[in-house]
Amino acid sequence: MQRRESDMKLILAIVNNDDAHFVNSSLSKAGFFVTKISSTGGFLMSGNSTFLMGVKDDEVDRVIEIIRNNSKKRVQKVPFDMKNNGTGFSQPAETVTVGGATVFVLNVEDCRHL
Ligand code: 2BA
Repeated sequence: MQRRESDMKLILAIVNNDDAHFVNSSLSKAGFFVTKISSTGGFLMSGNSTFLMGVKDDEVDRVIEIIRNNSKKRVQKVPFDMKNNGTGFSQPAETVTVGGATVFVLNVEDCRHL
């Protein structure tokens, strides 16, 4: 498979681990190719999941809608060392709201399945 620069995007979506199974299965059921990478949030230092998806331009909105429908917001406790070390908070926060999902959409120059 080879696509031209203009007709494809790479979606990079960071999803809470508790939602990752639902996001993954919903995307797969809808016919999208998905790569799931285990990742760690730099702030909370807890595990999350990063999805990589190469899709056609006109599929981007559908993929984002599926991710949105399967990603919840959560309030999580801030670990003690992040509360107290240079986070930019004027008042150290006890909790932060995490998610739904953080999604980046990147232009793809070239894609080949070899
Ligand atoms: P974490 O880095 O563990 O961040 C967890 C939550 O902590 C964030 O939720 C946000 O509410 C808060 N937070 C993170 N950094 C902060 C900071 N410097 N000051 C104040 N609050 C902060 P979300 O924004 O929903 O992000 C969830 C996860 O998505 C993040 O986990 C990180 O792995 C990823 N992420 C979010 N934005 C990103 C970005 N711009 N670039 C790369 N990764 C990002």
